[in-house]
Amino acid sequence: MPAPSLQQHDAPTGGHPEHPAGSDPVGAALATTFDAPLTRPGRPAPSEPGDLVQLLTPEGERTPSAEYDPYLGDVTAEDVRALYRDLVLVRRLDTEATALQRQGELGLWASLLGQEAAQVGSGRALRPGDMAFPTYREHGVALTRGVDPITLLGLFRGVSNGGWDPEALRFGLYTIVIGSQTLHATGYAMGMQRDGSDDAVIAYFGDGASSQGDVNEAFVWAAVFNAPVVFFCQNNQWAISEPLERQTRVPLYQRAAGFGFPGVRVDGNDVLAVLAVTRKALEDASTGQGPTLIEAFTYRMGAHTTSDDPSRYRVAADVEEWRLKDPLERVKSHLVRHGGLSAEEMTHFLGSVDADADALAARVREGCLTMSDPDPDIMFDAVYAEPDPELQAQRAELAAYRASFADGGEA
Ligand SMILES: Cc1ncc(C[n+]2csc(CCOP(=O)(O)OP(=O)(O)O)c2C)c(N)n1
Ligand SMILES: [Mg+2]
Repeated sequence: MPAPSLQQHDAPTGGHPEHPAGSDPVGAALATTFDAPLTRPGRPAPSEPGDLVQLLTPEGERTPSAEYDPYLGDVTAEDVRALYRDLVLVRRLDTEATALQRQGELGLWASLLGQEAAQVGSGRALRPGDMAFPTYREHGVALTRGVDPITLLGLFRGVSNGGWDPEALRFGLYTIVIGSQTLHATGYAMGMQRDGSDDAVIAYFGDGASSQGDVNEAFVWAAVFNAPVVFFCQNNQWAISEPLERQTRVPLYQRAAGFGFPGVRVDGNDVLAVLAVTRKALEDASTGQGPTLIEAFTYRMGAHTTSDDPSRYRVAADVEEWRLKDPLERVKSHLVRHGGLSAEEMTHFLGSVDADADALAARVREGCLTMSDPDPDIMFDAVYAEPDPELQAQRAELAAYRASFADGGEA
């Protein structure tokens, strides 16, 4: 067997580079558990950039694209400013929610740090009738669909299972069961197809989810029925502590070919490219051309959730490399250089965006702290469509039990 490489992604064979096996029990455990090489000799890693659709460089310069520029034809300088505002607002929401969790006000938070452009770009590509099926991290898409962030926090505070109307907002409830929503989305798309609808569906999932049976089954169904669904994979290169190389030997977008539909890899930190690529895929879906797999190539800058400590399994240098590709900074650079505003107007604009972000954070904090606990009785409400005698008996038993307390079971 060849000597273990010291490449950062080979960490499991020799312990984590920052916690060598021996000094670190977790690294040592991993070293004995996983000894398969993370990359195959002579083959490009699935994270090689390859054919990446990018319309805005990390420096904020616009790169032309004959294929995708037509999908941005109507995007004005004001629209780009609005996209920037979305990006700043959702990052501020994320920061505030993380702080609220650390202060004990939320049970958990799944940060979207680094993935703002993938979410805002795809969310803003959706047309009013399109339906989105999210995972648990799509706070940026939620914002574009009009979900009140305070409602969103209810889930993470444990006082609600969702709280918004998926039909009205065209945004499904958050899904924790990895990949399951891709099947829901495909079934929904097939229903829309049979109703003769012109709308399309978008299913969000992660690189880790791409290994799930549900996702692969959804691909088969969508392909053979030509369902109007866009599979939007945010490849943030981690599934909790598992690196991308443990999910695939090829770039994820290339998997679509095996199922019989197009796959495209877009720079997930480029809001304009994501907007254009998603618009095209939605249009194709709505015009009978079937599904597309979009791989939004990005990076999870933070922890998996507030319960995770990524310093246990990845190196700081990777994070630093991605910091230079920050999705907000490139739009800001673009606006400063090419946004058509004077220096004074630009300063005013940036100030107003920051003020809006602060106001959002204050509103979210206030809303979170004053959120009321749900009445335990409501847990019986949505179990069955029709009344059920056993459930009614359980409901009565709980009511009697609560009434036996001096305070009526309120505390
Ligand atoms: C069916 C199922 N298996 C395992 C889990 C535990 N789990 C929660 S998040 C996660 C990783 C998902 O990674 P990815 O799909 O890349 O999404 P990301 O969290 O990176 O956004 C796992 C395995 C789960 N929620 N559901
Ligand atoms: Mg992931």
